[in-house]
Amino acid sequence: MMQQYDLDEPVPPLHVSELLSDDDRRAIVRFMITAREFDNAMIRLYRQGRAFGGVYSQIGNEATSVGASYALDRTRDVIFPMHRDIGMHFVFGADLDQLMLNFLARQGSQMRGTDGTGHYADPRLRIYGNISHLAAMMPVAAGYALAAKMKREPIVVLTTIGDGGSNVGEFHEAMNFAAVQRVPLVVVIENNQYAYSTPRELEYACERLSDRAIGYGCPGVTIDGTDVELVYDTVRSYVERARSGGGPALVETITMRMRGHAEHDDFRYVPRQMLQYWEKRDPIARYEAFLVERGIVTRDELDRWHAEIARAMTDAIDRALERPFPPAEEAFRNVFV
Ligand SMILES: Cc1ncc(C[n+]2csc(CCOP(=O)(O)OP(=O)(O)O)c2C)c(N)n1
Ligand SMILES: [Mg+2]
Repeated sequence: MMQQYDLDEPVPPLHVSELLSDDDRRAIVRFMITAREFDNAMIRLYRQGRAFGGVYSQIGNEATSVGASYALDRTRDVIFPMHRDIGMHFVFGADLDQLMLNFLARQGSQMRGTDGTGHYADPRLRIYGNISHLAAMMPVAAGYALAAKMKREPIVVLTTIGDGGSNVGEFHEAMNFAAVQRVPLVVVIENNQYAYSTPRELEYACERLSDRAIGYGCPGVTIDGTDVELVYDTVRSYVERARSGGGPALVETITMRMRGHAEHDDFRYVPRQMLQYWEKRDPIARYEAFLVERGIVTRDELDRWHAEIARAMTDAIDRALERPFPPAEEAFRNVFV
């Protein structure tokens, strides 16, 4: 049944982690702002006809993306992020100039200019994926986790997938395999209510996607994906469990895709009331208010960070646009037939 969105429904207070320091909190909010400003910059570039491929913004998803990846050990763990997870790339140390070359398809792009939507891997940063075909990344992530287990390396693999992607066969095969083999894998389903223009009522009939975990024989939980410290604590507990041999887990984060599937999509099919409901739950605005209220940052500091980060985006764009496109022959490299 279509959920009703009551605009007067109070927004619940944010969860407070006992594991995070105030320095962590400042780092987390900066990563969230960086993700948002990157998306804003990409949206502008798309309008100017300068972005290549689709621009899949993660506006509304920053708490899930940053909170989940921050829960990993960035010196040894591995991520396989989906197409709406730019925040994770920043948490794992992605270089802004390199990302701009990738997204603007300039010389120096890790995809050699053949793709502008983030389908790159960077093993040095332990970022794998994203694989375009929905759910195709799941068996690869499970396989990576199996290899780590066989080599007795104490690493954990985190992968993310959409509500839509979680209905593809490979998702189930990989979850089942991961549970049977007890591999160190944490799977986050980013349930942002839509798969392209399909609303979630038309995607699946169960109440919670995490209910499927019982069928795999692993733990599963559904949480508010706009609450960054809740995402952090939840994922971290499963990361620790996986690291100590407990096997995989499934976390469903409830968020809202605040823009179209990509920027070519005007998302006219999304009820405006639904967007207004979720605007009040904006993960960044809420977390900023929480940090200011607790005296962890000041409003002035936040304003300065927004301005500094937005400026870093435009500077990186200017540097990328000075570069030529890769030579045309690059399009034929790695083409077998
Ligand atoms: C197997 C497969 N089918 C279709 C597509 C085209 N496609 C790309 S993203 C997408 C929607 C994905 O929705 P969801 O998994 O909910 O992720 P979201 O974009 O909402 O974050 C579709 C249909 C694809 N990439 N792979
Ligand atoms: Mg979705």
